[in-house]
Amino acid sequence: MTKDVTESTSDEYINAKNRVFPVAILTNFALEKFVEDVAKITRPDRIVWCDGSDDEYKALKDKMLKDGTLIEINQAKYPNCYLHRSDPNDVARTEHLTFICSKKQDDAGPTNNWAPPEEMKTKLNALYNGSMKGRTMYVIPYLMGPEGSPYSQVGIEITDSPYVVANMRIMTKMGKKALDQLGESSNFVKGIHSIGDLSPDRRYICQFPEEHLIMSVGSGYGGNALLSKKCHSLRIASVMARDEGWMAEHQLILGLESPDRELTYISGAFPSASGKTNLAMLKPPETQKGWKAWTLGDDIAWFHIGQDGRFWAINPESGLFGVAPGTNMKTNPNAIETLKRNSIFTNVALTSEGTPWWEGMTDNPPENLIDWQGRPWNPGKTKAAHPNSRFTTPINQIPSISPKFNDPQGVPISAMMFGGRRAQLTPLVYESFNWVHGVFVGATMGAETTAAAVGKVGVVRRDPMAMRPFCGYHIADYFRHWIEMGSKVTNPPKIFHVNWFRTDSKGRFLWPGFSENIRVLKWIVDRINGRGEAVKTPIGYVPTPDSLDLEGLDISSDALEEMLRVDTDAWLSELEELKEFFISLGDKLPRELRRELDNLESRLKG
Ligand code: GTP
Ligand code: SPV
Ligand code: MN
Repeated sequence: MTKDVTESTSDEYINAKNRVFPVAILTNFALEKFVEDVAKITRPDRIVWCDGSDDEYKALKDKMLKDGTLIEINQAKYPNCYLHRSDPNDVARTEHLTFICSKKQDDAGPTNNWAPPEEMKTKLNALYNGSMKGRTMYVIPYLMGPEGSPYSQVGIEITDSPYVVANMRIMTKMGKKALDQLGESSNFVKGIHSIGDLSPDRRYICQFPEEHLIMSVGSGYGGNALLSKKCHSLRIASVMARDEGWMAEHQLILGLESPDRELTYISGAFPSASGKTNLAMLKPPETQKGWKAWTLGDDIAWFHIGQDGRFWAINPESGLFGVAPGTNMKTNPNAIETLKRNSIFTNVALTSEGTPWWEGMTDNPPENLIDWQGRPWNPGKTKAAHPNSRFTTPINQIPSISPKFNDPQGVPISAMMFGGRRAQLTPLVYESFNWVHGVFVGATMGAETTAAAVGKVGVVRRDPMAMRPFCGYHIADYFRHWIEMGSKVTNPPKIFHVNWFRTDSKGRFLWPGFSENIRVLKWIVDRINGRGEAVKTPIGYVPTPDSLDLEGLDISSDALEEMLRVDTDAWLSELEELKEFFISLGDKLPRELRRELDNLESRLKG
């Protein structure tokens, strides 16, 4: 195959069809073919290869400011920060429009939508047909994970959304770094994204696990459109992880350093909008002298078994796509510090000073707010910021970023936490009896739905390991994989369950949460090290009231008792739901988990 290399620039050549390609891919035929194939269907006016450079970003940003995709906010207070208002019909993930298109329906399992791959491709290709006419097609090479890490992966996202490019530049290592790591290899995840006409009637987010292929159309929102995130790093990666013997999880990663400099790395799976970013950025309160928390990841963790036989975790992402509402100087000072520069705000409100605002940022809303849809805000009637409004911000700006963040090996994990929003039932914290029981605790997690996905909010549903919307294969096979991984590690992490969201009879949170969650983490560290008192209950080990450091907290002993209470009757009725859930998973359910259910029942009844 001959190529027409232009003489004018060293980084580009123009191929026979007058399309510009970077020299870096001169020898990567798989990549060139992928781009050509997509261009043939979508027929863009122009193709731009994203290199991740500052010049490129500036040009893109200027274009978006001009056409209204981005709105400039107060540059004196928020340098290089911009606001994006999305289509009001496109503000959250749409799980009902998300499909796993594995060859066999049984491989997608009962918790995923499934469609036959060829049938879905026909439908999608009709929507992609000419969808980029009059638009620019951006080719985004991106690297997930530390440069040079054996655990890192390259993906290529093709998109017609400049907003997606700007976000991907923050969320991933975009451009040259990715092409350098890829070289001539055809081993990359393929992502095709077009915003189409943004109609939910013509919106699909499809994963083809056998081909490491993602096809998304009709949405410009976060997890639907930033294909590196949930589509690649969880749905496709979970399938790779099953096949290759590692784990791709919806988890935060943090390091906790004690006053005598003992470092413990902990990870945690909480469903969407349930506290991962906040815990990952925890700033220990004044009362916790000498304690430090180091941020490694706030949403996604890839775990590999290291040479020492333990789990080592990397965060494949380079940025945060964090929930804005509720973020303030008290709840998350590290986030407030981080998002002051180089950030994109999506669907937040604006003050008369041109600064971003959202519910919970200040005690009282400032006057004359412009709401997330660009209208003067009517207090009391609607929310000023959308409940799922978000900030996209570079992770290396976090004051508490761990020195290990770029370590190609990651960090060794000593404990994993599961947790969801449960106004009732689950105690503040408990420890599982062993790995398999811990897998049972994760597999049976219940959590209230949130504004991160379209649909009713506050409904308890089973959300195993916080992966229900993100597991790319049969959830029962996924449980089997967890059990097997536990038997492969020499020293499996201890597994805990936490719940910051239990409420009193008036609906108020019983636990102060946020930075005070460090008190629970300290108990977890104690348990890892054979310290920390606990009582054995039917569901696991619950702290004795004295074993939690509550000094300086205003919590009554009644409230504490309530938070640590294991209500047998309530658990017996939960048990009935767990039975139904397990039945719904069919005969792939690992026997070990069925046995755990029986054991729980006999402990509760005994
Ligand atoms: P995704 O990005 O959707 O995966 O969410 P996440 O799990 O990272 O959740 P995040 O930390 O952004 O928290 C979501 C919401 O829960 C925010 O409004 C927070 O203010 C609130 N929140 C987080 N931690 C706590 C806590 O300890 N207690 C209480 N009451 N609320 C919390
Ligand atoms: C989540 O919903 O879990 C998120 C936001 O982290 S999104 O990128 O849309 O998936
Ligand atoms: Mn998430």
